[in-house]
Amino acid sequence: VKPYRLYHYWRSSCSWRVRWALEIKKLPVEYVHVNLLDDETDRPEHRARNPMGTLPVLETPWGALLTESLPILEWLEERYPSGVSLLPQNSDDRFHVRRLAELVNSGIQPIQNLTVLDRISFDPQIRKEWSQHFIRQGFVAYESLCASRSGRFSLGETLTLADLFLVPQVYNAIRFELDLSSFPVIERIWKNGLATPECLRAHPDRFAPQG
Ligand SMILES: N[C@@H](CCC(=O)N[C@@H](CS)C(=O)NCC(=O)O)C(=O)O
Repeated sequence: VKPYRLYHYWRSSCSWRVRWALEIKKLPVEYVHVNLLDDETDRPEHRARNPMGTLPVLETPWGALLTESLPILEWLEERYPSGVSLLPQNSDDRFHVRRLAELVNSGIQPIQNLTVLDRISFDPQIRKEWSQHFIRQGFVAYESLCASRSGRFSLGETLTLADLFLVPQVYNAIRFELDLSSFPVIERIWKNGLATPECLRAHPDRFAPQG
């Protein structure tokens, strides 16, 4: 079978979400690394794949180009419903999971994205403080919304879409040296997420450029 092709960047949290989902759904995939830091995402060939110039882009075996990680994950879930599901059964739980995913997707990640940081400052300290502020603010809300219903993962004991957003965001938080000690629930989910083989196979360390 012809594999999926994922255009991604090793440390992009949005890329990790999709790598992880592809692992969970056990789909064959060929990875194409696009270097964010070299502005490869701004090149015409990448803009042709994704007019927003962001990563990831998932190319299907039949040549469709899918962009935006949240709808990509929803699409994978709809297209491959058997096996492990990323969404719970009932609509209240599904709402809860989608709300948590959206909180990260639109309330945290875009505000600490590279393109935004580049408009703010090239001073590493200012970039760090900015990112810490918005990740902390989002994590306070995430922790409060998910605490009472969390278990090993954001909703109970089963991994969901929400965790696929949270864990890569925690990775960014650690890079920006955010103190996680006031987020015990998030820290627990981070550790449990990292303990799953699919998450590890999708982990940035596995995709770091050599040399
Ligand atoms: N909403 C988009 C966001 C994509 C996004 O911001 N990707 C980042 C990496 S996590 C990126 O490509 N940043 C570089 C850029 O915007 O040039 C998604 O979820 O796919």
